[in-house]
Amino acid sequence: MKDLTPEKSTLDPIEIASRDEIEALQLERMQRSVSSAYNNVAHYKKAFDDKGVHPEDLKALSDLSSFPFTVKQDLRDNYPFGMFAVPKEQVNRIHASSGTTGQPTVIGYTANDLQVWSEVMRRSLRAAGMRRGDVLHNAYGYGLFTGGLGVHGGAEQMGLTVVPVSGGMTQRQVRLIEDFGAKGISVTPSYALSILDEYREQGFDPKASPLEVGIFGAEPWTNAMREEIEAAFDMHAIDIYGLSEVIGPGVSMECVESKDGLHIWEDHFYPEVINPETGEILADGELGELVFTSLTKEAFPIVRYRTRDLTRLLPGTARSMRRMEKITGRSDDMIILRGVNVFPTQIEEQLMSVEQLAPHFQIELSKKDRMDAMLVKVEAVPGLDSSDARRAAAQSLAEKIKSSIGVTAEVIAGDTGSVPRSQGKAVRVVDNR
Ligand code: DLL
Repeated sequence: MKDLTPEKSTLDPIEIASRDEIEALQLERMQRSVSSAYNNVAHYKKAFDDKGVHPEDLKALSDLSSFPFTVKQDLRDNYPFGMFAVPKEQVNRIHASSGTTGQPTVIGYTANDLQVWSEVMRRSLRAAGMRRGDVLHNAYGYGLFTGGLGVHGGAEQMGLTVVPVSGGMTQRQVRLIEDFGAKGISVTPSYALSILDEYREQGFDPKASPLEVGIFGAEPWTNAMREEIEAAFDMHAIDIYGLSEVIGPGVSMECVESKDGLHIWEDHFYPEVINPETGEILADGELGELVFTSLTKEAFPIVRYRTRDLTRLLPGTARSMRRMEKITGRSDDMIILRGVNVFPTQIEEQLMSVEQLAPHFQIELSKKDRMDAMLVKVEAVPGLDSSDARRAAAQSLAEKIKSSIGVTAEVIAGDTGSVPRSQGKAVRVVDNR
């Protein structure tokens, strides 16, 4: 793998500023943003008044802890534009969540918000090792989903040659990467695996591809998966995080030179980690639910938004800004199986350690004799055709799951293609209980 470390002189000064400087900027911006939420969004006015807090109480960053949380339901209750803090004529773009589980949540951006978004995405792409003039194959979905257009804006600001391919038509993805000489690919890690399969299907050697770096996010993935993808393509695999409610992709990003968790662009997004049960703030280093307050967004300021994502805050390394550890999972995705908590990432980690199995998986939950049962559907690697060998590989994964996580799972190793493929975010759990 090539060394893609960016020159220090090319970083934005704030990325390597002192903590004091960062915190002073955060406080000033937080005061302005929280005031705007209070003065322009009826929901925030009521929520602050009900809790007896006022933006003027924000004298230090730690004072934020007395302000109320915002949850997804608040956004749904204010569908479609009730959370906007500017008149609709100033809203330049709208994105929305898919809304498969209820009312979609709608996010608005002013021209300035789009500028800020491109700026944090540009920073993120640079952290991944991209440079002006490089070709970026952007396979995140374009549309209401923030992935495609969010990455696109930063890529254009940086001066990359963007290929706005979006998800789908996997055969063509391979062809375009090869023909256009993409140095970077931005895509969900699960769809990257489908592209990898397609490389082999078409008889191309993925190691010989022009790709040098993958910018992977929008779903949880493990360091074990990183190793698998890095080895298969001989490229760096870097984690990017974000969520629509906070801006989209580019809230935090791993640096190619350290790959040790994601630096949060703290001059725009203020992080806290809380105990999800009690709401109490946890010290840096402790595992809990990530909460964000936007510091510069105009159309859709957000105060203490509960992401449901589980991680911990860590001190800066390659940048002064604090890092978040790779996300363990969403509290919504946690499976409680006969009293044991299981995250799909834990299954992924074990799967990656069984050589005879391909990296695709889906978990099916059902009731058997009134007891919860977990079936893990996986695939044998191409060429492993004997049913005995497949059974042994499946058994080996079941044993690893039992010994490392403590739950009994049935594992079935099927043919290539038997596990449904994603073109965006993978569906890891199908709950038939
Ligand atoms: O997924 C934004 C995005 C697009 C991020 C492209 C990165 C790349 P939403 O659709 O609103 O936005 O989903 C946000 O996805 O709360 C996490 O649960 C999950 N997620 C996003 N990035 C990561 C990541 C986009 N790197 C939700 N690791 C978030 C783990 C992630 N989970």
